[in-house]
Amino acid sequence: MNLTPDAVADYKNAGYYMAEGLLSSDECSQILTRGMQLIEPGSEAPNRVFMPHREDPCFMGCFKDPRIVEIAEELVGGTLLGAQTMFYIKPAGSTGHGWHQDNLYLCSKPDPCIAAWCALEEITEENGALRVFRGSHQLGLLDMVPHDDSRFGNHDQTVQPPEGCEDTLVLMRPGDVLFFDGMLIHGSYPNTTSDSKRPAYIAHYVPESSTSNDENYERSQLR
Ligand SMILES: O=C(O)CCC(=O)C(=O)O
Repeated sequence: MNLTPDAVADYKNAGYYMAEGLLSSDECSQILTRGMQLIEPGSEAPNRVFMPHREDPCFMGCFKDPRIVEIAEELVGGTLLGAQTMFYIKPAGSTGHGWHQDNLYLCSKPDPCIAAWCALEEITEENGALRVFRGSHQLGLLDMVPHDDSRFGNHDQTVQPPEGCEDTLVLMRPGDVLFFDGMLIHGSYPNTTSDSKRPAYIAHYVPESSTSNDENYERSQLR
C-alpha cells in the first residue's frame, strides 16, 4: 500500500491526488530529452506526441512504471489497463487548453479513466499550470460548448465549469505526478513566459472491469 485511507477518500471527494516527487530529477531529464527528440521539428505549438511508448522504451517504462500504476490502482480501487501515453510541451507564448473531461474521449464505462500527469520541469502559474475544478468529476459528463475565450485559442469548444466547484491552480515541481479522475473538469491558461516549454508526460489508464474506446486507445496489460 502506498496511500493512506484518508488520501484515497480525499481523491474520491476532490477528483485528484498529487504524488510529490514520485520521479527523480534524472528521470525527468531523461523523459524530457527523449520526448524532445520525438517532436517534429518546425511543427506548431503547443505540441503533443501521442503514444510515444510505442516507439520508445523510455516511455514504455513510464507507462508501466509500478510507482505510477500502483498509486493509480489504489485510487480507483482495482486493476488497470494502459490506454494511452502523451508527451506534451506548451512552449512560451502558447495558448491554453480549454476546460474538458478526458473521459469524453476515452469513453470508459461504467467507471472512468484515470490520468497521471507528470511534471518534467517546474510548473507555474506563468507557464500555464493545470487548473482543476475540485469535485467536478461528480457531475457526470457535461456538454462541450463553443466559446470566445482567446486564452483557449486552440480549442473550439469547452465545458462550462459549474459554479460551486473550486477553480484550483496546480503548481508542481519536477517529478510530481497529478492523478485525476477522467470526469474531472480541467485545462490550462496560456504560457506567458518567454523561455519555458512547460513539458509534461501524461498517461491514461482504464479499469480492467470497464469497457472503453479501444479503437483510438489501448487496453494494454501493465505487468
Ligand atoms: O496540459 C495541459 O495544459 C492540459 C492537458 C490536458 O488536459 C489533456 O491533455 O487532457
